[in-house]
Amino acid sequence: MYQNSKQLFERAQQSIPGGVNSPVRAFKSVGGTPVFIKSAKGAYLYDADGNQYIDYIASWGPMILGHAYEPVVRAIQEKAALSTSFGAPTELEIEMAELIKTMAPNIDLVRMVSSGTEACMSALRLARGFTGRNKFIKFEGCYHGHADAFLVKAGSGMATLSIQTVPGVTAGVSNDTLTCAYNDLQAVQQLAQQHKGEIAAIIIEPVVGNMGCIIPEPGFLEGLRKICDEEGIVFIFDEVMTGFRLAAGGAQAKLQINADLVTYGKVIGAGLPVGAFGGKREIMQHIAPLGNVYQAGTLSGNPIAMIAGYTLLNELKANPAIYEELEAKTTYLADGLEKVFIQHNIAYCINRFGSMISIHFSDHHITDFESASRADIGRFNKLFHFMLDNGVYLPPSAYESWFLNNALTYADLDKTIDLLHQFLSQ
Ligand code: HOZ
Repeated sequence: MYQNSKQLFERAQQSIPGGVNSPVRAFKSVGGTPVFIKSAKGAYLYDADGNQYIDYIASWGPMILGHAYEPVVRAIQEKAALSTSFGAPTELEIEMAELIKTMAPNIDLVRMVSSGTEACMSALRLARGFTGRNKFIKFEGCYHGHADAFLVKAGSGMATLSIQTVPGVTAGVSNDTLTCAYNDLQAVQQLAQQHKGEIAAIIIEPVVGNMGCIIPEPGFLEGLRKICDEEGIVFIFDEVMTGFRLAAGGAQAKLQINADLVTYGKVIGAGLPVGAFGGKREIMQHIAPLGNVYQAGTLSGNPIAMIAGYTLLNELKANPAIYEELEAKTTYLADGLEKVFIQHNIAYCINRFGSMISIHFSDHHITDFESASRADIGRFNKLFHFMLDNGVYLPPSAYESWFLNNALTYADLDKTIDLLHQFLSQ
């Protein structure tokens, strides 16, 4: 059933490292041949062999309303006819910035970039430039893109491939990256005291999507906010996955925590290559050309990417019921899967927040990278292939969150639940 994908993978490996342009796609952890996607519509992906899949990755977040969403497609087509890039300012960029400010809290100024990696890299540089400090704290298993400073104890592809240290990242760069376990407030307090006056930023995925889905424990983010206030540290929310997905105002609004800087990614481009970072004027005014913290890009604010994101965000803003519907569907899926696990007497942990969810074959709670690593990943990998063979596309790694889209029907969710039942009955 994967004949064409197999041939394409063979061919891809002749010209592309590992046959893919982003490592997790290579199926290295789950094994087998990656399926090559030809098209997608609504909740479904279609591969090169004509197989249909219920999609639970939604391009890792952005396809909140499903694939090839008509208003987005139309807007892109109309805009493309007016040229695909200018490298000069447009009114649409202002409209996009204004729209983001009406949806997300604590954004006075926002700078568009071309990816989440760029957004996080630039936000960190800005925090360093603003505070005059070099070190920063990140959390083990969180992933903030592939800029050198973040490739320390990173989740996502690094966790999937068990890469501990990255050749090419100098010790000088890594020395300024301090790490703590997610949800361990005490460890952060200790680091903040040990490195008093040296820490520029704490960066965090407020709800983690890169070691499976992991939820902040009550008081954790509040505690980090307090430490940042006391120590003059810039608190950065990496909302590349959560922004405009958990709520119109992202994790900041959903969790009622204010960040100093926020980074966005794929969602604000409706799947096109976009990122952004924004925050309070006091900090953002240090970015060039207002200040000397340099950051630039020819494709920043690209008209096609802007119109795609602008159209999606406007739909989300105009129809808050979307978030309720998405959350109801995700809860339905979580409840259904849970019943199956209980019926089969299998140890499990389901983490769900908003429309993000992941399941772990585990007899303990999954609250950080260490506990995620102790789950039965081999069994997840078997489940992945069982689902794939039966028309359900899960993330090809236990270290990734699933993302629901609102085109999913309850019949799709029932099919997924039933497949878990069949898998556990084998
Ligand atoms: N590492 C990305 C998700 N956390 C996956 C990127 C991709 O393969 O598209």
